[in-house]
Amino acid sequence: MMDLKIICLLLVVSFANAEKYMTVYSSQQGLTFYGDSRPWCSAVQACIGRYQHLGIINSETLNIASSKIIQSGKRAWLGASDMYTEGHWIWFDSSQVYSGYYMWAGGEPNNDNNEDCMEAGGKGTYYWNDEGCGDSHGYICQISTSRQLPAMYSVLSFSDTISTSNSRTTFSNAKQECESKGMRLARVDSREEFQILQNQLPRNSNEKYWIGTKHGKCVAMNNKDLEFTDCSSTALPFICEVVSPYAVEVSDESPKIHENDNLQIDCKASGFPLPDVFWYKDGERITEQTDQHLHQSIGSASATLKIDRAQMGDAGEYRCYAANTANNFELNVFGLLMMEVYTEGEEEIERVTENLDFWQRLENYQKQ
Ligand SMILES: [Ca+2]
Ligand SMILES: [Ca+2]
Repeated sequence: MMDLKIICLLLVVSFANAEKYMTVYSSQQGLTFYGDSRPWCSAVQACIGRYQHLGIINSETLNIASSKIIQSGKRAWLGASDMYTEGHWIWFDSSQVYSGYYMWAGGEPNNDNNEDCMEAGGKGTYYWNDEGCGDSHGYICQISTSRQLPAMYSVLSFSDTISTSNSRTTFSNAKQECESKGMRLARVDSREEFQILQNQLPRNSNEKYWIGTKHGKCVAMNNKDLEFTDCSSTALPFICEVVSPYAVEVSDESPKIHENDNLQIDCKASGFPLPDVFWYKDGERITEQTDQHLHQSIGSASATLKIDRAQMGDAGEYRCYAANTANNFELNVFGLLMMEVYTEGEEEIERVTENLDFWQRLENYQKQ
């Protein structure tokens, strides 16, 4: 049976867009599309292995970001399922799909042949379908905002692999050696961070390494634990790190602007060394020459996008990128801003057609 809530939601959206305006969507959602095909549960594992989770696409902003990154012609598993109770769709964080945003394709979910897992791409990357969990597809992983630990993004160097280093030395020498290479001694601020670093230690090594300070004391770690150690007397190998940019944040989640409005959006990022942050429009880096009324002012680990007197031509895809010397570490690090300009009636007509389609399907269904 078609869910009436879907129809109602679409109607509400179509009336909300009846005015002529530009909509700006922004997001820093840490979404990454992976193209290797695997069953749903295996995709869940693959994301966890990256300290992420299958995408929880519970807003329009996220769905746009998600639909943009799914490779053309591919499908992607999303993080929702009704495998526990048929028809009761829950996201990976146990929140209910139907109590928030959702965007099923027309006629879905249909539980055809017992389909219990959510995917996008089978019916366009913007719309969702329920699919057999055992089928193999690509998937979208998401960095959870509540688990943004620097250690997840750290790239470690062990002193015995840095050719110019004294591989065993005192804490203060170790610290200097890291700094002389633009790195710092690896930091561990929680159990979780310890586990992430632990996984990167050479296998079967019982070696103890210097890492950064904790509570003002010198700390060493091996594959079992952290240990406070006498700073001066012991010569140990050590671990330096750089931290790939993370926690890229765009200041405004979904501002709406009219033609001739001014717009200012900040983008900030974390990382070590502090990352450079800059804006792109439609794949091209914004410079003074790009556009007369597009500017960006670059700050420390931040950049502010400024649009003076917005025009229709400013519509497009904006990305804020953060980069530092850890750039051999591959993560999609960007904030996404979608700016759309609706010309008169266009958007409404599309939506209404869609609604008619739903109503017709519903009528046909009821006639049967
Ligand atoms: Ca089902
Ligand atoms: Ca289906």
